[in-house]
Amino acid sequence: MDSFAPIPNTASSRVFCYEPIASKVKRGERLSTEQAIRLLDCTDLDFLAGLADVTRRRINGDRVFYNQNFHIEPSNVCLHRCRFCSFRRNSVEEEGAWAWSIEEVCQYARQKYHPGISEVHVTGSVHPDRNLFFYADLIEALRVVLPAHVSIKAFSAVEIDYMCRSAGKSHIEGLELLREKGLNAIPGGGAEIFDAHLRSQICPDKTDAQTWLSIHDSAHQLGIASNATMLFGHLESPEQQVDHLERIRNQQDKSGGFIAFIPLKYKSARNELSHLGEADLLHTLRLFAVSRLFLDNIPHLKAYWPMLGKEATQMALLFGADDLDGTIRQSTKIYSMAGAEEQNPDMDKGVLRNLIRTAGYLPVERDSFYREL
Ligand code: V47
Repeated sequence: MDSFAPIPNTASSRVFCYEPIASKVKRGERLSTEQAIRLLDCTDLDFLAGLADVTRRRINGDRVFYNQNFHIEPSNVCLHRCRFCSFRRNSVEEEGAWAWSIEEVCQYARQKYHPGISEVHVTGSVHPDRNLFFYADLIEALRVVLPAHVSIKAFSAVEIDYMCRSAGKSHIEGLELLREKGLNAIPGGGAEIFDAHLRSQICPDKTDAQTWLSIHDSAHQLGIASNATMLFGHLESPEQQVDHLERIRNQQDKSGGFIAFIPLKYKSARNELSHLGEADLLHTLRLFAVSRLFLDNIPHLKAYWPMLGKEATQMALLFGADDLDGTIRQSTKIYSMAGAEEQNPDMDKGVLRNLIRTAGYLPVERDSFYREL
């Protein structure tokens, strides 16, 4: 039988194919990769949502988290040529490019900060002329601008890889320096898809999977918490999706520092993979449910609303997600440049809370480490 042929949506097929998986989930046992691949094929979405909800309630009860945050994207001039990216530019002379100085970053942070903000997310590009020492100075300067209670979550593993190498420092030395200057956590970007063959097709010159995982390993050894992501809905197969999840689950078994996993849906406007179109809602929801069920050792599953849009985000809550990210305050362009419906993402705390309540969950404002505020 073709393992990806849709399985008919009947009670008897459910008992036959999925009941052993359901029993495992109810007993709190770990799913195998084969079971995860099989679930990605499940057309009984009601059943899948119910199953993901068992795991999400065991870990998070009926709470759904959000924070008050903004992003800083210091530059979009990037060395890497990822084919899915609509954000990058070759040089600062190109139309739509920017490269802020540290003073400009600080001015922006002063302008965006307001009481209530608990996190600033700093990420952008791998700027060819900026190394670790530039970013250490940037964090140091931001630390002066921001109140001490505001966490700085900064730099994907790919950015950290290049900034350390170009300064002649090891990843551990670089992370120690950034932490000393005020870095609190690391976002999950740059993971894309770990499979080497597919990675070479969609982001050929990017930090490889092993290095991405090893940088997060080093961060965890130093007590720096981080997130993990997966870019889905382009050329990857269900096996490659589950392989990606498995490598993250294995890493978490070793180092334990991932706090959230974020499936990022490929957005297709204005990049080299535009012809592929985008994953539909049902595939997206299946992937959220399977991520929740498979990653039994990562506490939070984030539905990043600027990428999904508000309605799909609410649906993702019914499929295992327990976090929406934050208020954003019109501070990120990565997804708007790739055609997201939210062109200037901005959500009031009250609207975020209503969105969560309407889906039947309890809104909880959190800090970067999921402590209730
Ligand atoms: O690694 C780039 C993705 C990521 C596109 O840790 C695209 O809390 C879809 O990692 N379509 C960067 N995705 C953003 C990121 C992130 C976002 C929100 C929260 C957190 C967190 C991390 O954005 C990249 C890449 O996977 N990306 N271009 C695109 N066209």
